[in-house]
Amino acid sequence: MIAKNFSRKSFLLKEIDFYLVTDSGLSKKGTLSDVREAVESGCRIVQYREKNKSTKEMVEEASEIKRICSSRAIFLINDRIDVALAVDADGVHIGQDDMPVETARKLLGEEKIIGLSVQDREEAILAEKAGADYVGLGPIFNTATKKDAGEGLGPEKIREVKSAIKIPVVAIGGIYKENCESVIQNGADSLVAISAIVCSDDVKREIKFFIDIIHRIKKSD
Ligand code: 3NM
Repeated sequence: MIAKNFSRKSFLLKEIDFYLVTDSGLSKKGTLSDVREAVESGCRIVQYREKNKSTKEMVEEASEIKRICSSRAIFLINDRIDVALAVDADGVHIGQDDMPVETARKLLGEEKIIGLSVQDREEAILAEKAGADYVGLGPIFNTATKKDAGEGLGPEKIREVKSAIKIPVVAIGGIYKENCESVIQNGADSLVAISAIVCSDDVKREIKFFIDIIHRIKKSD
């Protein structure tokens, strides 16, 4: 049973390239519009990250995002395991100061995806041991989007972390068109760009750009 679930999750996560994280504070057209355009552009994983809304509003919005993602994209929720349970999302993305992965796993069950933010090789090894399905590594470059993210780690950090674990590595933080090649060249399985996407006038065009470049670099490896 666990082996079957594990392979389903690892299959889903192998399929991802560009990873959308929402940000209603930065978004030009609103979170629902961003998610709709992302999924229509071929984005296969969406994380609902909302810091300014009530739980009630979050449950309503998350239900709508789940409907938009449907079978087309994996739908994760940042931090809020209660909201993920309420809407039966595909999983959660949590940080080092949130609930431990083992506890989140007990609440969510084996079938759900759990991603954990890490900053180095040691945290990544612990994340894998604890049962995380992927790690988010960041910030790769300096970013103003997350005030407490710290200094950019540099894209070479991806290679170092990647070589220590088997689960996918998702790169995040300060990633734009201009620097995304180095992120994929250093072995990231997927990448997140928040401001590069949600602040843009054309979310679809920007996501297609990222997906094309990721495919091109991965293919030439
Ligand atoms: N987490 P942008 S950096 C949400 O390092 C988040 O864990 C980070 O936004 C981490 O693409 C970050 O606009 C913000 O730089 C990323």
